[in-house]
Amino acid sequence: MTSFLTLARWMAGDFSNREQAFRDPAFFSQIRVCYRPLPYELLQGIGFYLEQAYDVFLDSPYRARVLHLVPQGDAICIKNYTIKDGERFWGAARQPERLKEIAFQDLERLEGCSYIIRPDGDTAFKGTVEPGKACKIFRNGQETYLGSEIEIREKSFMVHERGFDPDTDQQVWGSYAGPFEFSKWTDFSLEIPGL
Ligand code: CYC
Repeated sequence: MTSFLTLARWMAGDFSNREQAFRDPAFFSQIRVCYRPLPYELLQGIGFYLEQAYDVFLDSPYRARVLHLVPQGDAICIKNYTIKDGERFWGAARQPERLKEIAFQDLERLEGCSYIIRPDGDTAFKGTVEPGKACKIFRNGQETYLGSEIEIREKSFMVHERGFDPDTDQQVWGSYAGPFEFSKWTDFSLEIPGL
């Protein structure tokens, strides 16, 4: 239980990869990732509303999701959901009173897209998308599966997300220059329910 709450607190925040984008602009656009704690009632547990956006288009995120953290033995499973008519909630990551408007019926589970995350010593968690090539993503008319690794620390995280061809396992989309490196700009850990 301790590590479960630690993971939740470390994830809760507004993150940017500005330093990396300035260092290496050809390979890394500047992105903001905001994990905003959700009211306990929505999932009867700990979850986040997630918005990912280009820094210059903060109000039009390119991905908005709901994540549900579930203890699973010595690991933590993160279930992913899309949101029906999700544009209704765009911006709520930074206007948390609007999060109360999200209802469980608005959520659609993304099968095959859960993450399995484990502590790695006392200073990090490491995780991957569940095995089985089951997180399917259609891009440019092509079927791909998600391969993804994440490492989460107290004030930062790194994520390497790529799409692969299911037949050849060749990379089709995603970073070709290693993981994105985000650091926490605003901390929302005090909003995690049950503190
Ligand atoms: C897709 N990223 C995804 C998907 C998941 C995650 C589950 C596939 C399903 C979906 O569309 O939502 C990520 N979910 C996570 C992670 C956790 C989790 C990491 C653990 C906390 O529960 N993503 C980034 C980078 C950027 C990126 C900034 C690098 C390239 O974090 C891209 N992720 C990215 C893209 C997709 C994706 C382009 C495909 C989605 C699409 O095309 O619509």
